[in-house]
Amino acid sequence: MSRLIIISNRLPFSIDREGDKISVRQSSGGLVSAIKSYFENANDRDKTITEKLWVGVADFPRQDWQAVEQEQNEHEDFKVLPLFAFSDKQLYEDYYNGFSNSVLWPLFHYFSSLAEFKANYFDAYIKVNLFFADQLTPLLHPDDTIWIHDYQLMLLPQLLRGENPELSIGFFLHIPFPSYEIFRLLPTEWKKTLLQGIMGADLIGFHTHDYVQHFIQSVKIVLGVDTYFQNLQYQDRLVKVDLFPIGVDFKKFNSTRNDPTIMRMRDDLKKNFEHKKIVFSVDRLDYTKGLMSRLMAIEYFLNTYPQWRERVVFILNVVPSRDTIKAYDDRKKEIEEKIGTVNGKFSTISWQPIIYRYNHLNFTELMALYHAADAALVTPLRDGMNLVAKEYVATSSEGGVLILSELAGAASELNEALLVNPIDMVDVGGAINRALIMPEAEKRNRITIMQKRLQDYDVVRWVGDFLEQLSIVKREQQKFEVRVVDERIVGMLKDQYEESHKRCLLLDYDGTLAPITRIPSQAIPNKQLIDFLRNLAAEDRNYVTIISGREGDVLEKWFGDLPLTLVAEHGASIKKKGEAWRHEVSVADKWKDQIRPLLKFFVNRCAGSFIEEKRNTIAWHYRNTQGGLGFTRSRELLNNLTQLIQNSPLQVVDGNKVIEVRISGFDKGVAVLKIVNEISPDFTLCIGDDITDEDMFKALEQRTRAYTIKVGYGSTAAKYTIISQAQVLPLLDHLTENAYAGSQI
Ligand code: GDG
Repeated sequence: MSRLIIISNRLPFSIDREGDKISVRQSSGGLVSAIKSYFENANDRDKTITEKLWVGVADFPRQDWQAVEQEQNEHEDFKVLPLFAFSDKQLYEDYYNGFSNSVLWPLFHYFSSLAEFKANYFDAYIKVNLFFADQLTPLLHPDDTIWIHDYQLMLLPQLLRGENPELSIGFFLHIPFPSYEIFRLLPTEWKKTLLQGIMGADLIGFHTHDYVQHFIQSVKIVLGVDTYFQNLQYQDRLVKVDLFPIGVDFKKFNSTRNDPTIMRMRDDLKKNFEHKKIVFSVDRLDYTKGLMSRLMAIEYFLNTYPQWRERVVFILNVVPSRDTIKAYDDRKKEIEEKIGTVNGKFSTISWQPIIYRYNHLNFTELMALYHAADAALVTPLRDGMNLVAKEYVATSSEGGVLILSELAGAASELNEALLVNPIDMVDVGGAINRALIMPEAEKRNRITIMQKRLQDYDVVRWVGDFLEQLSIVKREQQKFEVRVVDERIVGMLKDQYEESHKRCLLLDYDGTLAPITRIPSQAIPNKQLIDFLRNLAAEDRNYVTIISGREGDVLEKWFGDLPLTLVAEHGASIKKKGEAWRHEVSVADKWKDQIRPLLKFFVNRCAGSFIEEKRNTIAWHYRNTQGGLGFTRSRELLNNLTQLIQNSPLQVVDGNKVIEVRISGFDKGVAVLKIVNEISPDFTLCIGDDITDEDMFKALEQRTRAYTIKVGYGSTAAKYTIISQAQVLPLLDHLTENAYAGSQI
């Protein structure tokens, strides 16, 4: 049982005061209706949530809140905690209109030229995020579930986590996460701070697959986070990134066809524009919505398809927004001028092509327009999702046609819309014509398919899915939580070792049996280690394998005369005890010629780095580079390689200070399974330190009496962990009572 705390910059309502009369007005944003619908519909289903609280900034005075608080909290399914105390108006201004809406908003929507990178904006952003954290921290319990929303609060997950590491924290970004080429334009320190902030969450959600990938790429490059598909390992925690395309309250919109007031208003509209097709659009006034391009497309359409003149009206409803920001106010003037030009050019005595309104519509009006419209023209230049597109489809009862920008997040789900490039007026103009001449059956077919999809993944599913994934990540974290090998575990391992008849010991070399050295060729095993391994392998019941990324020749030189199994190049070559080397991969070497020039280029760009070539792999090492340069270059190389090897049988491994390219299809996991299946041991101990060793740990996860140990901190699939390489031989020595003269752990 836990509390669910929703945190967003704005509260889901505002308070209006006229003299002594105070009234509460629900906000119209997508998030508000999503969460409200979930609370209304999921009450009986979700018994694990005991209390729901919504926290946000109050845009009304404290005394107004006191006047409505009791009624509001009794009436709603959730309690509200408004945050007051922004006596420093400039601070809030710099945070909200400044950093949030004049840096993050334009940049994340690919309008980088509009971003104003002012240091005081960023300072204010930090301060207001800290203010949220300070207000919330004393109220939180470790078993609370926190869901933080949107770009205004990107630092909050980490700030809350710092004070209360146990919390379940989800973060959802409602706007696009841009490609790294855009994100990188932020000053270096800001990039880091923002990403570290978000990474305080356990689950991070986006609307589309692209945004998920862009985010993962940015955290890899900027924070050097290890990733495994959509799982990120960050500061010893598993963080999951996933897509959750927000839905709409399908039932609410779809059932408006049964509302007589709405239908009457729809009929009036139709009558008003008798014998004319209606093309409708409604947007906040925002440069991302593509209003100017849309007007140009309408002009092009009226020029190119003159047969539609006097037979179509474009109802363009623009909702006031952020008009204190100059970039917004300028656009308004431009748009209104353009509307004047188009209307002036094409109007007749009895007809005007564009009906423009700069106002907020009430719900009934909006629904009547959705129903009356023969087509909806939704052409943002960028949009996280765009709910108007989904609402129009959900509402439509007569098979309206949706013309949708391919740059809106919604385009990835609404494939049956007429998808257009919003700045290509030929494309948009053509689509308007297609929509207006589309046969009834085709319209109905398209809309029915989309409605089915919206019905299946509605807003209640969206919220439910996110919260369920959040609890799954928490469970996975507990599973992944590494247990440091202590006396009790050593005792248990020792008992198991002694009782067993066939023991399989699978040992990585670099970073496990031997310390990491600056130059790999210098990590030569000393006599003590060789003697230790000889003794270990001499015991009848022991089957010892050294499993390494190194080349067979090197392993042969070092351990060739010991009674061991050797696995080279992550399983590409295997030499079983007493047998000859067997090469598992037989692919011509030519692929290396494609990769080598790129690695050479990076060697030149990064002093101290070098290339290592093995039989089946080629690697770029950056252990010996200065400061953070090696790491920065490694992220770039990773990026280039990933693109270069697309659709090839190669894979790139982001190892410990090394980027390696190799043939896919074999890894240490595959290799250990072969060995274990052949030996059928009743005790398996596998130790490794590197990312490539995770494959072994995962492969052995389900086997009984198989114990996996990771050397060093970091999330891992291993059952146990030991802190440093220096503890490996003493541990083995203690278990096996071998003759190694190391210190006890
Ligand atoms: C963010 C992201 C993402 C609009 N005008 C009127 C009105 N609306 C309602 C619509 C719709 C909502 O406002 C606008 O939808 P958006 O999708 O643009 O939502 P935002 O919250 O502004 O934006 C966006 C969204 O978050 C959800 O994640 O889709 O990409 O930018 O619900 O119906 N409602 C009424 N009168 C209006 O004049 N009643």
